[in-house]
Order: sequence, then structure tokens, then C-alpha cells
Amino acid sequence: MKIGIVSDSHGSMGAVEAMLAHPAAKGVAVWLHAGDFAPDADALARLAGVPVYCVAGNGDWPSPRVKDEELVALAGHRILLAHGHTYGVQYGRERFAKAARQAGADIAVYGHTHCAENCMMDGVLVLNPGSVARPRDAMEGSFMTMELTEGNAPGVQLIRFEPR
Ligand SMILES: [Mn+2]
Repeated sequence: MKIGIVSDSHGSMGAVEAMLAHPAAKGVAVWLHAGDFAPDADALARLAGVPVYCVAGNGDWPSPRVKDEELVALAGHRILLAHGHTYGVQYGRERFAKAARQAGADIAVYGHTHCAENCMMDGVLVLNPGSVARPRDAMEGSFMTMELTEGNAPGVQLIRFEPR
């Protein structure tokens, strides 16, 4: 099962459309949006025509519909999805990784820093797709794809592309 991971689109529909037009986005069955801004996830769902899980970022208006975090079960894996600001991810990912492990997740996805990351921490695969619209770690926006199959380690790819 191919998962798309995106964060911090910050209202840039051009960046979301460019991401969806990228060859790497082809065949994505489910998108995860790690917040900022949550309405972009609704637009993504409309454009992509597949389910999108989304959480609230620090830049999102409070909404009963969008939670601060989601525990998503897909293809035999459990993913903790959160924007990350409530875990202080800008100072380190230890608290977030620990929360994921305690929730029984083997994957933890966050955003907020606008810097891509792919590392193992506390036995949890910790992922940040970077910002699709306002990258701070490169000139190009980025997103991730993740191939998930039960019983296997996820195959993660970081894709950088020219934002519109
Ligand atoms: Mn943020």
C-alpha cells in the first residue's frame, strides 16, 4: 500500500497541485497531512480522490473536526500522526517518539519544522516530509511516499520538487 505524506502546505494550492502532478504521487492510496493548514487536506482529498488523514497544526483554527493527533492503522502498521508543536519537536523528537511507542505505533509522522527527517528513534520510525510549500532545509518543496506492507519495514522516499 502506497502512502503519501505531506505537511505545512500553508494554503498553497499551487504546491499541492504540483505535488499531485509529480510522478512519485501516482498510485498513492492514502495521504497523511501533518497540519498547517488543515483545510488544505480537504482540498487534497477532493483533488486526489483518496482518503486523507489530517491533524491540526499551530497555525490551524481550533476545530472539533480536526484533532491534534491521530493514530492511523494501515497495512499492519500503526502510525502516530501529529503536527509536533505540542511535543516540542523543534527542540528534539525524543518526546514524540516515546509517545508513539507508548501508543503502540511503529511509525511517527510530524511536521512543523519544515525540515525533512527520516530516522529511527526509540524503536520508532520518525518521519517529517518537510514543507511542500515553505521549505527551510532546501530550495525545493518536499513530500514523502511510503510503501507499507504487513510484516515488512516501510520503504520511505523523500521527493523534492520545484514549487509553483
Ligand atoms: Mn507549524
